[in-house]
Amino acid sequence: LVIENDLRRALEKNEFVLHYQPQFNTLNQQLYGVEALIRWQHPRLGLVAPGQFMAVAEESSIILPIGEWVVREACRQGKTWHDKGMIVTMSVNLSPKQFQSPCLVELLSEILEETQFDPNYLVLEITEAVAMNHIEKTIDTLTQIRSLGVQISIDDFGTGHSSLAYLAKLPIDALKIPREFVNELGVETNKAIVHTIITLASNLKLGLVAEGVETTSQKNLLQTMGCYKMQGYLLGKPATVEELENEWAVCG
Ligand code: G
Ligand code: G
Ligand code: MN
Ligand code: NA
Repeated sequence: LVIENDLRRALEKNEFVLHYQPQFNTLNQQLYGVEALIRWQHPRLGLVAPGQFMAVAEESSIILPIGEWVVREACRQGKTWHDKGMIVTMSVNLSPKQFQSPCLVELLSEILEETQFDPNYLVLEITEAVAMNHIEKTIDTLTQIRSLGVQISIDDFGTGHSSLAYLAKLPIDALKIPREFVNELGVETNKAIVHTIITLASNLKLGLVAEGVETTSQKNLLQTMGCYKMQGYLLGKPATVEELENEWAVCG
């Protein structure tokens, strides 16, 4: 059982690490981006997945310093990669408390300044639930974030409570198609939902990234339907810095 104190100590001992899942543009086979995903390198338990501790973190205020560490580490790594010529976008998941923090915009601005990571390559992923909550406040925060040059994408689009009227008003850049729909594209209802998300993104002039692509037939079907950017086990699992650099050397 993980408790808040364990997480505080883990942060102090620098036990968190980021793995990066590659994102490909299947039109040109380019690795164009990565999604940063936190893990806990526990001294006894080994590598602990976020599912084991992020819920606890999100229930307490410890999510704020953890989230801050994630953004800083992701930007630091992104800058290191850009300096090596490995030009990728860096997507980072923001938790609801992080998004609602009054310090978020200032913090982002500080981290970008400190790491010198090009803001145009930072993508913040927020969930629908966060995006559709307190709509006026959300629009204001998103506008400020985007004025830094940072992009916003909606994670797991279509699994929460999206209001299409609000969606059209939100200053965002892209939608992520959830793996729940992608994993079972053979089911006609899922195919219809994915088709609808792709059409919606196109009409609202938003980018699209499909998640959870595990088979060639899913990849081909997504392409046929007009979605070219994707991530998933077929294309690459979340990987360490070294693994990703090797991949870049092969197919960058
Ligand atoms: O990497 P994995 O598939 O185990 O991630 C499980 C969940 O944890 C995903 O929903 C992912 O969005 C979330 N997650 C991973 N890293 C982070 C992070 O840095 N911040 C937040 N808020 N969530 C994360
Ligand atoms: O909620 P979020 O989209 O941030 O979740 C990302 C999570 O999805 C990561 O924990 C990652 O390990 C997992 N993931 C990434 N690709 C696949 C995939 O192809 N299949 C499955 N089942 N999970 C995936
Ligand atoms: Mn995500
Ligand atoms: Na997702």
